[in-house]
Amino acid sequence: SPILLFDSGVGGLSVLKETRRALPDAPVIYAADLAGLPYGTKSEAEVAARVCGLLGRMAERWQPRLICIACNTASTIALGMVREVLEIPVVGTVPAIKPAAALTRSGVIGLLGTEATIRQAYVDNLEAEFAAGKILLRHAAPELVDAAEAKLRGARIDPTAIASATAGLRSQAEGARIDTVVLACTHFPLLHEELQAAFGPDTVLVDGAEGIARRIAHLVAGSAPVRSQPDRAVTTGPLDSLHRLAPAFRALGIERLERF
Ligand code: DGN
Repeated sequence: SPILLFDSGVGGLSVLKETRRALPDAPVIYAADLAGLPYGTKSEAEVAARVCGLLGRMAERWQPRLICIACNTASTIALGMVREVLEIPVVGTVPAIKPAAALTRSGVIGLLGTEATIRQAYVDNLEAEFAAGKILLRHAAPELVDAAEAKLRGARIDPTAIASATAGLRSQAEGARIDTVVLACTHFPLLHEELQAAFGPDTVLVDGAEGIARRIAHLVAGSAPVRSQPDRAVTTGPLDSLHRLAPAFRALGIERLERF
């Protein structure tokens, strides 16, 4: 049975890329809730209901071995709830505050996420647990979600999206140097190059994709899933929105695109 990766859009491809590296032979279904994109501007109740409902139906249909919620917004809001209703392992993607706190030298960490993610208690708890004594500055950068979706469609990235994300963090730093930035949305590592250029070479960008892939590999160890059907991507939205992303999926070994 397959591993199911779920995101509102293409953000989860940053997690799929690392998962492929860790488990090259594992069968995968990638689900993009494009009809629900963006999650960042929705209420907690709406995101939780959508994610629990969709994952419940998908789990029933495909009987996956494991689900990865490859979206920080959905994970920080609904990971606990999803785990309660499903009986299979569910891996979440949560902001990489712990590794960032270990890496920072200036003690000032930036965090970029969606509007919903940056206000979650889940993030407050990670900050209290792992970044005590450090400064964590949070900035909502929803325009980076659109920029990442555009990049993977082969469309032009709005340069003001990148500039306003860096400016939004720096304006809070009051002259202190942010040397580490947590990419707390799975869409953002897809813009790694652009963000690295904007922040400069002395800023370390941290995301959780590699750690998540390791966690997935650990959980399926011993019973390596076997591929019985070609890998596929499904969407809740119109199929042509997925077709426009076909090259990005093909690059990660997914040719079959379907509607859910
Ligand atoms: N990729 C999602 C995340 O990691 O938070 C967010 C994208 C969105 O729906 N706004």
